[in-house]
Amino acid sequence: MGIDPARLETLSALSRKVLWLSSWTIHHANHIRPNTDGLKVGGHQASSASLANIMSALYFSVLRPQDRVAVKPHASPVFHAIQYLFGHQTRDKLENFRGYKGAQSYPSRTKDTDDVDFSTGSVGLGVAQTLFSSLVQDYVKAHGWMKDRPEGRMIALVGDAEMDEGNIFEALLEGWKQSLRNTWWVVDYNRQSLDAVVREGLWAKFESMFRNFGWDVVIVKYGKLMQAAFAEPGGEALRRWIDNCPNQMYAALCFQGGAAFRKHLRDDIGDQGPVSQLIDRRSDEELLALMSNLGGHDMASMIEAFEAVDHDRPVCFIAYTIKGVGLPMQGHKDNHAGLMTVAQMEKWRAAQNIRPGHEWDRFEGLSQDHAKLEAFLAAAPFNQEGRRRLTAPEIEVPRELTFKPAAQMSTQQGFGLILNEIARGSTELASRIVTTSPDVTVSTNLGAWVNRRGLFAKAENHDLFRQEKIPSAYTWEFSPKGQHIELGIAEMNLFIMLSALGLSHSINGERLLPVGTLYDPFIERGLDALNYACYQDARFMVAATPSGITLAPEGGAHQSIATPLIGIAQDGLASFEPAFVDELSVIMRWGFQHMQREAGAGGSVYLRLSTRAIEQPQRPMSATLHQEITEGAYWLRKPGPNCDIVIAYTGAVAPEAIEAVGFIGESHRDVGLLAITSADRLHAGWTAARKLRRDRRGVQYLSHIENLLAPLSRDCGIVTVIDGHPATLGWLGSVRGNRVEALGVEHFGQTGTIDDLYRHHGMDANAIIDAAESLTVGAPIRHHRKMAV
Ligand SMILES: Cc1ncc(C[n+]2csc(CCOP(=O)(O)OP(=O)(O)O)c2C)c(N)n1
Ligand SMILES: [Mg+2]
Repeated sequence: MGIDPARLETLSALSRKVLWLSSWTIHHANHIRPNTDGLKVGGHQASSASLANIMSALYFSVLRPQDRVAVKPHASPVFHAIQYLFGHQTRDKLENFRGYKGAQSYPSRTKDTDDVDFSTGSVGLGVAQTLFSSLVQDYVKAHGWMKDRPEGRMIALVGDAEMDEGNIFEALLEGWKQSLRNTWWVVDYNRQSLDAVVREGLWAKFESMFRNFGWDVVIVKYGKLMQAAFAEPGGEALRRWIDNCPNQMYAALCFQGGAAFRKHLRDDIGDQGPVSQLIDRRSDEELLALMSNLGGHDMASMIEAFEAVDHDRPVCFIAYTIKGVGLPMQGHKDNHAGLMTVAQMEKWRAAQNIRPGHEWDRFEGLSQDHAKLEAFLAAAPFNQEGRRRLTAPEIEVPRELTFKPAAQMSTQQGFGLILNEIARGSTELASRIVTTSPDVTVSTNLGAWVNRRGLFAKAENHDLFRQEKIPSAYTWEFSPKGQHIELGIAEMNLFIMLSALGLSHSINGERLLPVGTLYDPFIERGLDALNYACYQDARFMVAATPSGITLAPEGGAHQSIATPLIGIAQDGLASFEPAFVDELSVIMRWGFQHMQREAGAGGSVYLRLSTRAIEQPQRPMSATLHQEITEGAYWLRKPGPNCDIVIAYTGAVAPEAIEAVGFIGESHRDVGLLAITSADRLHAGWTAARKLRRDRRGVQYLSHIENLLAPLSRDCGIVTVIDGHPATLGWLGSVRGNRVEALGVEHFGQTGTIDDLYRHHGMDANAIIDAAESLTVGAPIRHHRKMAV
């Protein structure tokens, strides 16, 4: 298989240009743009050089518009340089690399403007996301929504040290279970990490592991120069030497240059015969060019390797590279933060025929006809559909999400009932919801939904228990039409899957409404993946249950304390913790709409639910109540004119708050009871209102919580209570200057019944009453709940 020489020459020239532009971008950020904070842009230069050729091969020749790519974080300058050549990135943004609103240091779907497919930066996550995106594409196809759109390949450019991240292995196993296709991972095998040179023989471990999981493995070790030299007399000995050379030594020699290679080759294999002649025929410069002609730096080798793939099985390419190739720091073990000096850059600039002042000219220094280069770029297959962000129409959400009411219910139970009602119907909403859970489908109450909507698999697989007529509450039927994706236990996979599903409207042009479930404490296990999912503006709903210490029967080791604070702090995620199921139904309805709002207005939704069955209010859902629930709070009992104490509660501790208010009300008639359904939405509304008033002086706008608390006098105390960290609601006192006693959980792991634990942590009715007493100046609250004996 040969590649047209003219084409090869153009591609190689463009690849050199990409290396130049990416290096110049970094250099500019360090030496030319006034750098007020004195911080150097480290980490990119050597790392980028390593991938410049491979990425040029992909973007200028191999990729198709439907393909999607996750770029290794530190290769972001290479990505931006390629987009700049395509005309999708501006010089201004490159000059402002890593600056305010400039091109991003790590490719960002939301902050960059040049069509980034997956945000990377936290190593490992982008890699796994390609795998899940491919599964999502399969899901969309199996449901008949691909129409005539061709299948895209999901491609990750992976650092070899990045492969240490455990989430990649978790994804690999999941991919195998789900018959992964159309996924390419290209390992930039430069044998260097951030700190050091990687272990010998890593490639062999990668190879056997990937094969084990059903992947094809393609090792691209030698470039064409090397292959030609191996064919010369003595070439075999040279190849053996290269194969046996330890990583550290090879890297050090690349750094030292041709003369050092010559000395070592002579000392090790010099026989005065064919090998010596092979070496002696080359100048120092030519010898270095030969020895650094590893597969990853050879355009023809990379194109051949990519084009030779004639199946849709997943492929791992192990491409040998040199970190910092072509730059003075190439191969040096400390090169991760390495930067070229002004003098080095000047020398390199001259060698590239780039005139001072023309560093940003797209084809400066290239001998090819510029019009032809322009035409070549315009004709690149990747470019044929322009910007590749797709859109999908909004899915209608019914006015009301109904459920079968019961006098006593938990919010987790309600969640299952609401989904069950949706599953029974034939709305578009029902057909676009896709649920997923890391082995806690049944225990998070998705069972009824799955019974009705089935599990997703590419091939049908019937429930043997059902066929054998063994009674079971759950039908476990797999089919291509199923709407539940069952995952293994890894929570990182759940969040990366939600991220992939939640970008389907943009990647596949078909909207999915993903709903994931897990136990609340294990949000912390998947937190970085959750953060990146939100950062990319993926849209999903996550129901976390059980939560807090209220999961008492599950035991102390499953408690969650920090998650309400995560709910407040996590950008792009609207968090709710309803106490009652009618609230939950309002919130879920709002959530399905919120998931579909445009960027900036919408986002994802987190429901912190509970297994504690509590008495449900029988009440009509007025439009105002509906609105207040989604904004985060409403008065369950309005404070009277002389109110000197308010109890504000969130979630499953509602009965304790209600009980306490009952007692307090006997001596303090005007006591108020504030039901907080979302500390997150309340807090966000409050900060947004303050910003608005600051930015536009004279504006009178008040946030929801300011309006709610407005009737209270400054002397009124507020007791807050939540089954989670007390700081979640502690800030309420700052809204209007009321004193606050914040009750909640600060210590992990105590076991016991709910009563035991609420007493232990000081959040039972008595503790609420005591806290209220400490805040009031009026008559003492005499009535306490009788202690259980
Ligand atoms: C989760 C996470 N941990 C740590 C880092 C810091 N970091 C950035 S790159 C890197 C290792 C780089 O090695 P490799 O993946 O081989 O890429 P190369 O530098 O060789 O291009 C590390 C530790 C990070 N970005 N993300
Ligand atoms: Mg590396």
